[in-house]
Amino acid sequence: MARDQDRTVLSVFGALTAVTAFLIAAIAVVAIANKDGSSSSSSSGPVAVSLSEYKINPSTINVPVGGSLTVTNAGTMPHNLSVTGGPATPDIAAGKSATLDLASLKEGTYEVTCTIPGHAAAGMKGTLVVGGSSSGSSSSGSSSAHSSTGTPDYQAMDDAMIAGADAYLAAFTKYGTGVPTKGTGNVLLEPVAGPDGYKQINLEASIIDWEVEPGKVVKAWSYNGQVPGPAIKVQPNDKLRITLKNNTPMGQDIHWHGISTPFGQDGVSPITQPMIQPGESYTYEFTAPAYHEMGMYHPHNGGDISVVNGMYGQFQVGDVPLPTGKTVSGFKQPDKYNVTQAIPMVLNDAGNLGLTLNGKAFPATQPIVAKVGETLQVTYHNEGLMCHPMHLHRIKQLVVEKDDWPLDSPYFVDTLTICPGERYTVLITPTPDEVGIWAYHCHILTHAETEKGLAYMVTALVVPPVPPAGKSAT
Ligand SMILES: [Cu+2]
Repeated sequence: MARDQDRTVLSVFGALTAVTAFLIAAIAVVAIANKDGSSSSSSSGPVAVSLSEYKINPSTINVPVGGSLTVTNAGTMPHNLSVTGGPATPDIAAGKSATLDLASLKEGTYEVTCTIPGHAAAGMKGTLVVGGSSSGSSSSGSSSAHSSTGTPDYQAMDDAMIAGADAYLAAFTKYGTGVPTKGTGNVLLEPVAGPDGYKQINLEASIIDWEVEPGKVVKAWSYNGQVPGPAIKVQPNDKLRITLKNNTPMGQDIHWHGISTPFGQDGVSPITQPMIQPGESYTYEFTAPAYHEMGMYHPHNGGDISVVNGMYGQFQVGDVPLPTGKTVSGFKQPDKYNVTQAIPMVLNDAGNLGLTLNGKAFPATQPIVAKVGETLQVTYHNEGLMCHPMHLHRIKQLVVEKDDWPLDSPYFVDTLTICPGERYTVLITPTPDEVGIWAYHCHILTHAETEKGLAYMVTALVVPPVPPAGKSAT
């Protein structure tokens, strides 16, 4: 059976001779060309540089040998300015400034970026010219800035794209995963009732090493050592006790985002409860709502640190009601869906994790396999700071639920934008003419690609070929 599965998988690749081209064509290649902005002139004293979303201004910075920069964050989120292979500012909070001493740099041309994940790709890249024949930086400044950093190497970018896509597909063929990394999030947690009729859930908050992409290990804030934390599923009217042990250095609480709880259990310290101090435990006790709700759980205190670094998970009460038998845009829905997988898809874009799907960045993201005739139920949760338009190639997504509310009028999309705090549940039901390996990604192109190829919020939906009639499908 395993061999047959292997063969099925291989035949997917065999059938699609241009599999790599598939993924390459999936997303338009973004040329990360240098934008020739204004040049600063170098007089004596620190040179002013301003950071914002997602720009370094000026994009070409001229300083004398031994000079320094005053770097101001004029944006709305933390940024830094780092000389590639050289000195860097710490992360600078919005509205704050830092001085960057460049005395260690010899005369020459350097790349500068913001190294917060995704920011360079989004445009926070520039050129630093130390000791150039700068001041005034004539109109030829733009072309010299261009040649000094070099024209983008499009061939190298194409090669990197092919290598990355190949590695991803090879890993999928071999392991059924993305390129393997340590750690898996969203492990299903379905508690059972104890003798007193309560379902007990134990969560532990701690900071862990998390392999966000192959070889890149970051400090993540986690529940039960997972990013995302366990996917909790309970039933309507369940009596719940949820104990949090705080092994982080920060006060904790848990907010049950989207779940109807009594005021005292809303998890907003210090208003509805005392803060759970480092080393302490605290138990929430409430009865789950009498109806289905789809929520998420995360800290409310210090969420700008703990949530973006990984403390989040799906919290589901009961099953998502499905639009069986309805007609949507002329397409009759089945009387019974063959839902084989219900998958949380947690989006993040900040902190140490950066742009990720379920705590992993491409090529560590998990490809999803759906056979013809199966229905995949995907629930998006946005725990980040930006909206993400999630685009699945070819196969329509049927939106059946927004936040906690099943839709009276479900609708089809190919791209669904999920903003911070939002949840959507969609159904994906491949048809026989939708066999293939389909790119599935955030359509903000800098969230899906860098000059090194596919990156960050990219995965694949794999629809294996239908076996010939008479042959067992298993
Ligand atoms: Cu995005």
